[in-house]
Amino acid sequence: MPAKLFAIGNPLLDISVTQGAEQLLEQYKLKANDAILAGPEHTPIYEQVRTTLQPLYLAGGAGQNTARAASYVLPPGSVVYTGSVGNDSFAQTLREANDKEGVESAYYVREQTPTGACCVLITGHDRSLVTNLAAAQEFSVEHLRTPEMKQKLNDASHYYIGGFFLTHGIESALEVAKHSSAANKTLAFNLSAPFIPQFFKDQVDQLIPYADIVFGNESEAEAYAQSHGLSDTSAKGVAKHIATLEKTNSGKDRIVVITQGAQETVVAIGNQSVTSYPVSPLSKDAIVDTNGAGDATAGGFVAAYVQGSTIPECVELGHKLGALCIQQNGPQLPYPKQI
Ligand code: 26A
Repeated sequence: MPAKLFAIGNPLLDISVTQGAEQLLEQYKLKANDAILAGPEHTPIYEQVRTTLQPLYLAGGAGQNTARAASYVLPPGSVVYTGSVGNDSFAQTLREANDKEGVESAYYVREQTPTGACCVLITGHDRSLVTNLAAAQEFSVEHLRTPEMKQKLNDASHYYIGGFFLTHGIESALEVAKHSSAANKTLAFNLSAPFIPQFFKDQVDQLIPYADIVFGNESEAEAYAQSHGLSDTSAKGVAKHIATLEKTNSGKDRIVVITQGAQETVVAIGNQSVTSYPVSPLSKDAIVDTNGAGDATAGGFVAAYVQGSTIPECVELGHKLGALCIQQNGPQLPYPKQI
């Protein structure tokens, strides 16, 4: 039986715009490179984008992007993804994208609430994400306790939790994490965005003891350092700190992977090592948009890890999928497959 990856997150449809994005950043006072939850002041943006611009509608949701990226390289039937969606055309688009990549959609379906959406504003190599979680935040731990989902949890050997899910789903995240730890399996977790370690610090701290692999980028590492009062806010310093935190599953060292865009990726393993891996530069012209690059990188790393590869090999596959992703629109990988 192939190794199985069970991923959980917020399934979202990305509504992506490039033409007119600059003006929207100004109008809604958004940072060019950021990820936020939409407040009431952002509500009109979705309608505005839909009616006045020509957006691309693409499957998104950070954890779901990682699940699809991992499935791009793993044998068919290796990845199952759950999260909460509505019963609508957005959910249908997400299912189709998962089907294409061989990911099983084990959604919790809410009849009365629309599927979540993320407005993606692309300016140059930056992307600003404004998310309306809608059905995604109605995920219930009860879904994980149904016989079908229990079976899927049991069948998995590896688990992946998107950090964004901690905005509402700590109970479900801990259910998955405890299952992984009790069965001595492998749990990967992604910090996802600076506001997660900043404003959801307690949830992050509750989850990390169960995590065997932690992903983040340089700004998430810095936000983690600030919210935890660490003096060393560098990628290396934070990677080392997180790698040596308490671990429920003490048989294996925690691996912390901090990406830094085109700069070297840092990997800390317990208190054994901190290693830097250079990224092969991609010409500026080759970059279409950076939305989903971190998710694809995590997907490549996890897929290689699931297959029993060495850490340098995991980093290499991560870098490869990250590079392929930024040469496409949004969180997509190329066909025919380039792997
Ligand atoms: C809770 N929030 C804010 C979010 C997200 C999110 N995925 C889950 N929860 N905000 C943005 N995204 C997704 O991140 C991907 C890029 O890494 C977007 O849908 C986008 O595809």
